[in-house]
Amino acid sequence: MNKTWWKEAVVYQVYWRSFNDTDGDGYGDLKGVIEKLDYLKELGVDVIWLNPCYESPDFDNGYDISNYYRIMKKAGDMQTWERLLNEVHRRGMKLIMDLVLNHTSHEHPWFIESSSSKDNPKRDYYIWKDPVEGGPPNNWRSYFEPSSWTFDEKTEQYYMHSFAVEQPDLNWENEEMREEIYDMMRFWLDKGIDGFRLDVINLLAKQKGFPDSEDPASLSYLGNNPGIHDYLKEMNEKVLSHYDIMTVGEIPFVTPEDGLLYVGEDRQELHTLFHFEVADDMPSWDMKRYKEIQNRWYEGLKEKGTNSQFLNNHDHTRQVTRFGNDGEYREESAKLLATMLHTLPGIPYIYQGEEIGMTGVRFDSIEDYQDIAMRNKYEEEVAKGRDHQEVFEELLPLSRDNSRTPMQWSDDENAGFTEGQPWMKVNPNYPSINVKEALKDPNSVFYFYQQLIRLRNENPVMVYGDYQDLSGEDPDLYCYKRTYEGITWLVALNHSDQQSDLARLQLQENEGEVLLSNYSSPEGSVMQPHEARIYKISK
Ligand code: TEU
Repeated sequence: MNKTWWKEAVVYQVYWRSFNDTDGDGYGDLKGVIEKLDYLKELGVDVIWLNPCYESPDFDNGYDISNYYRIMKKAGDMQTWERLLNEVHRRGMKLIMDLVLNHTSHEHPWFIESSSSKDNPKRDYYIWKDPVEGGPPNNWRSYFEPSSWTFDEKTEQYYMHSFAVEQPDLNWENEEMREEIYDMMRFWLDKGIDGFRLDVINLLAKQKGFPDSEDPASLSYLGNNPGIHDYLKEMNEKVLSHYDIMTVGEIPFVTPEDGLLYVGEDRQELHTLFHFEVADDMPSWDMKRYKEIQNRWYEGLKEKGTNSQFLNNHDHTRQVTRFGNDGEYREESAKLLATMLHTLPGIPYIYQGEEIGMTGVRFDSIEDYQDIAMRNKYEEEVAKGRDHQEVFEELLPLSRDNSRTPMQWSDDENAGFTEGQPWMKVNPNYPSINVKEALKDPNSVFYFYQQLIRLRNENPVMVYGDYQDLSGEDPDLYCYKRTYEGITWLVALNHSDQQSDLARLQLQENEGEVLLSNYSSPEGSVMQPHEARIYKISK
């Protein structure tokens, strides 16, 4: 595998609307991101992934774009965005933009024209179908609605939306539309950005003939359809290959074999991907399943493609709550999960607040939750006659709002996020979990992340090393080797609330030098609850 800057990067995801508010409107903004760039530089991250900040009516927090060429007023303006890019580059960091190409907002001029009449020149920029037997063209549901079709009274046809009604899917079979997308991508790349995170990029192609699904709830029929690789090869040939950039595709419903078709270095499509075998399909921690997934993806991509490592983002609740211990062992657990993500094969992603061990929330009422996905699902289930409270409690653990509460900067009001009314309630634990506290404590989660990132910058074995799991079916211990150019590291993780003895794995850890641990005196074969160790076990 050839060496490249993006393979060696640590990426930090800025969900700007919850990051830092400088104008008191209760939403974060781009000026707020600029204000905190020195903090990110101190952490040591290389790349910033900025969630969508294009003009949008904000039904889905910016993932419903109404103008690809303008900045959403809530976030700022183009001049501020350009200052942000310059300030990121001035600090030696890079910026990748989140880009939504599967759908636009229903308020995008293209859709306003397309929906105005059947013979409008832009009609075919979107997916319109006649009713079938007086109803939707098929039985597909969407991520956010019971049906992926909405009837337009004016033109008496249905249009398709894989997400909300307000997010009509683009028709990628239309070459003119594709060319307009490519022009827009060049507009941003020519401004100097360093790449894209491509939103549900494997959904661009739709099943030929739009047949009914045997399992509408699976949603998997929305992705990986014939034609998708033709579109991505064309995008790569016409746009992406002309720039020294990083592209990461958000690609649900794939196995390693499918994933390789998107990110294989011989494929000329995308550079790397997020798969969702954990985030979507493993509701809570399952060590055996996690190891199996990691081992299968390593073997599937080995020497051919690059994976990502993440356990939370703006769509998935905070990892220390969902997959760790956010109570008695919160800091140890946060550090263990970080050690795992930064030493497993793939590019590690840090979601804002993860570096100080921020946790998920449990608000009391559906009124405290803003996310369209949760609100729509709640309405859909309650409409079936189900008990409100039962539905609410069922949706709580995996609600996307869990990870969207404001960044906790200090113990000041609203965690120092805003001087206004925060758009979303702040997690009530902010007085004890915040950046100001973390920067004062040499043993904080923040400084542990800083050490991990520094280790990665100084040791290619973390980036390019082979991987071998040594812990098999052990339900608590995850121990693996990384080997590169004669150097071997052993990572030992005790993901449990009890002590675990490495002796049961017959490892030679006692021959190694401990490079990093989340406990002050890592010694012997007995590991403490949620203890993580990185050993260098041979030159
Ligand atoms: O996410 C796709 C999506 O629906 C995810 O929430 C999904 O659960 C999983 O993580 C991928 O299967 C993207 C954006 O990240 C999300 O915020 C948007 O709401 C969505 O697309 C629509 O643009």
